[in-house]
Amino acid sequence: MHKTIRILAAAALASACFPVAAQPSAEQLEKVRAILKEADTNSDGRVTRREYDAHRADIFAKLDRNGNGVASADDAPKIRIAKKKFTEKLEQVLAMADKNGDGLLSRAEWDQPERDIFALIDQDEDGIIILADLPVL
Ligand SMILES: [Ca+2]
Ligand SMILES: [Ca+2]
Ligand SMILES: [Ca+2]
Repeated sequence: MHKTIRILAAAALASACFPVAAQPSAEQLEKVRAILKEADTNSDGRVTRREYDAHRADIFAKLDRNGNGVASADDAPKIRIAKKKFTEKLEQVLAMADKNGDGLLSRAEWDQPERDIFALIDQDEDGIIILADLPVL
């Protein structure tokens, strides 16, 4: 393939990752990149569906410190500074994932996100996201 055409094809592919109406901000994209990078537990530059799901399960387990299956304010640590950090993180996650708005995050809510970021990015549905292929803004 001609070089210019290849670059154009890559650009088209990158923009296809996100529908135009839901064009993510640079900040959102940076966040997604950070999440995916963390999820790449064997650091091979590819995030598999398995790695992604394991990473999400890990995040939930960290939030649900008392292990009752729900992430809530009850899970906050006793130390004040740690508590503040936890609450901030929890509020962020609740804003995204607390579908019924009860201030508690159940595992079901966490496991069925409104937007499955992995599926959104994995356009060819092969269950693998190659980090180097992520669009750059
Ligand atoms: Ca990997
Ligand atoms: Ca809990
Ligand atoms: Ca809830």
